[in-house]
Parts: sequence; structure tokens; C-alpha cells
Amino acid sequence: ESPPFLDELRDRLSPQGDVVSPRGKALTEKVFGRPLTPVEVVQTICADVQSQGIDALLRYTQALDAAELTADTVRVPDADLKQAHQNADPALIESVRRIRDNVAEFQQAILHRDVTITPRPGVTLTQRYLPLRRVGVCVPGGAAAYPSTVLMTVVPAQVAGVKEIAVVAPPTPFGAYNTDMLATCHELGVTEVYRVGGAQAVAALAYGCQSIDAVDKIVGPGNLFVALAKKHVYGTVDIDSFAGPSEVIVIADETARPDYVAADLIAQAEHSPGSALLITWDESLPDRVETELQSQLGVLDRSDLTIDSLNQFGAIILVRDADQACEMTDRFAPEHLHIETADPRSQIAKIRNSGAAFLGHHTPVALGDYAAGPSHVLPTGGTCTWAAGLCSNSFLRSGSLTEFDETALQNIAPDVVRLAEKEGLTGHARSVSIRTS
Ligand code: HSO
Ligand code: ZN
Repeated sequence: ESPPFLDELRDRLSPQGDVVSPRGKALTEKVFGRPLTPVEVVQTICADVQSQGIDALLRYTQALDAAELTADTVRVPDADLKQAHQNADPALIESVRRIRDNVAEFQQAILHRDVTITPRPGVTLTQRYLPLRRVGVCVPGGAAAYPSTVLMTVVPAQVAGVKEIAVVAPPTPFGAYNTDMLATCHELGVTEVYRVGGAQAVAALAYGCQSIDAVDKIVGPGNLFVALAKKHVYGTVDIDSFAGPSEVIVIADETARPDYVAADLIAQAEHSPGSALLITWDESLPDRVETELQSQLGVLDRSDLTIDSLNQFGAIILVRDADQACEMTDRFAPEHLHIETADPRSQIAKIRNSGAAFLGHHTPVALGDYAAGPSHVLPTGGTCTWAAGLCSNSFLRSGSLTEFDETALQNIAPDVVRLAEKEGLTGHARSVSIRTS
């Protein structure tokens, strides 16, 4: 049996949840003149950007992000991208290049290729894949700077063959004014970067406005407002999965090192908000990890935020055995799963629900966050039961090609005509029989 607080925790982290900070609440009340739910906020912003275009985009950027921009300055000038790259730490650029190669190699290997079969003579059936023409990438910039998110979104898109990529990041020091993020964009050949964030950026990408052309798909992580806005514009454009607050479940046994486990929990909680759960059947591990947490949190840069996150969204759960750990994990369906046991493969075989799994004592989730190859844009909030992480294939759409010769048509015609007549669609039936009788 899963402890009831696991469901509670899931609810608190869920994409539908109204988890808005008091500051956020006060701000939206000021901007809209009355208290609105996050869904109402997003609906209003999206409708305004759709009908008023750039004016609404700039107005919300001013009101919500306190940035004074114009139709011309909303886009980061080419010179700024070049300069950020020139001034960047050369070692950072070297790392970006190596990581780009790692990501590209994996994303290329998994890319769908056209499939053609000839099931019977005279019949050719093809599934072909073509890249999307233009996509928008949301890069967060609230609590931390994320050049890694540029890598983990842009490289899969480029591998898929997407020609136009527009990056949006909020007009903050961690967002569109972060020179490491801008340098990474430049290194990857991204030339379109816009200083907008939140629901207003998503709406601008979906509907287009004077300064930003509409895209076919919007990807990338974001806060609740970004996530709700993506949901709102779905149908006008495609979106990726729901990527909200970070989550990890660590499954550990007696072979796990408490200092490693504590570090892994802290690494996700550090995202703040971030959820970090430890599930173990080793009775002594909880106390040993707790001790490690205390000492590691003491020397951490972002310890206040991290402690906050651990208090709100963290837990250590002692279970009966490995099977119960797997059951509970499957039920929670975490974004990240890290199995630190003697035989991680035997546990992962029993777990169906995780956005990305990391196996063994030498595979911290941070590897996937920064460098391994699979994208770190993953479904959160339990949505990995039906959604997949971002990858090169997320930027393709497929279409089918069908070709029959005359004999093949003759052979299949009776079945088509029969079904069409049963449906009362004699026009369909005739379009076949006219060729065969
Ligand atoms: N763990 C985050 C990704 C990230 N971590 C970026 C560090 N930088 C969501 O998967
Ligand atoms: Zn992370």
C-alpha cells in the first residue's frame, strides 16, 4: 500500500495544481485588478496577445516582468549574441561543443527513418517523416540560468532537421540577459532569441505578432503559467509534454552510499521547487542519509531554497522490499528515477513509469541534465504514464504514402466495396468499382 502522503505530494506537484507563490498572487491581482486563478490569468493573457499582438506582449512583459521593451528591442540583437560568445569562458564553449556532439549522436541514432513495405505484389506502403518547419523553445530564467536547456532542446530539433528555431527567455538576469545562455545559443547557430517569458511568450509563439513569427510547435520547460499557456494554445500549435517542477525518486538498497544518495536528493530539490523522494528497504539507510543531508545542506550555495523544497516536496520512505519500492515508484510515475542498488536492471524491469531512469551508483541524474545524450526535458507531474520526454522525433511529423497497381486494386476491391456499402457510402464504393468492373 502506498502511503497516503504520496498522493498528496503528487497533487501538490500536479500540473493542474494552483501552486502560486504569495508574490505571484499579489502580482496577478495587481495586474488584473482582481484575484484570478492561474487558468484565468493564462486565458486572459493568451486572448489579449492573440487579438492585440505585440502591444499586449509588451504590456504584459512590462507588468509581469518589469521590463521596458519595444517591438524592436524584444529580439536580442545579433551583435549581443556574438559578443556573449566572444566574452564567454572558452572552457564553457568547449564543454558546449562536446555536449552538443554527445546529444547529437544519441538523437541521431534514435531518429525515425522512413519505412516502406511491400506486403503484396503491386502494393507499396510508406511511412515518411519530415521535420517541422519552425519551432519555439522556452528557456526558463526565474530561479536559475539554463544554458543546458538550450542544448537539450535545440540540438534534438536540429538533428531532426528543423530549419527555424526561435528561443524565448524571460527578460531576467537568469533568462534572456544571461550571457552563458546567449553564448550557447550562438554556438549552436540559433539567431532568433526573444526577451519574453511566461504565458505571453507562449501566446506570441503560437499566434505570432509583429516581432515574432508563429511557430508550428512549442517545447521546453517552464513554470505553471508557461505550462498552462502551452495547454491553452495546443491545437493552434503542437506542444511537447508537460515539463513542470523537477522530480526524482531514488531507490536505494544497502549497497548505496548515503553521501551519494543525499547529494542526489539535494540536486533535484535545488531546482526549487523540486521534489526528491528516497525509497529504500534498508532500515539503516534513512538515518544515515538524513545525517548526510544535514551536513551537505550546511555547505551548499542555494541551501535555503533547497531546504524549503525538501521540506515541502521531499520524503524518505522505508518499504518492505524491492517489489514494494517498484510498485510505489510506478504509482508516483516520477520524472527522474535513479536506482542505486546492487542490481538496478532487475528493478527497472518491474517499473513502467518514469520519464528517464538512471541506473547504478555511478550515474547521477545530473549526467542526464547536462551531458549524456537523452534530453532533460521530461514529463513531470505523473504525466510520464502517457507522455514521453523530448527527443529528435518530437520534431518530426509523419505522413503515409500508399500506392497500388491495377491487379492489387482488383484483389482488394471486394473488401473495400463491402465495407463502403455497409456504411451506406456508395460514392466510396463506386470510386473503387468504377476502376475494377
Ligand atoms: N533537472 C532538470 C534539468 C536541469 N538540471 C537543467 C540542471 N539544469 C529537469 O529535468
Ligand atoms: Zn536538474
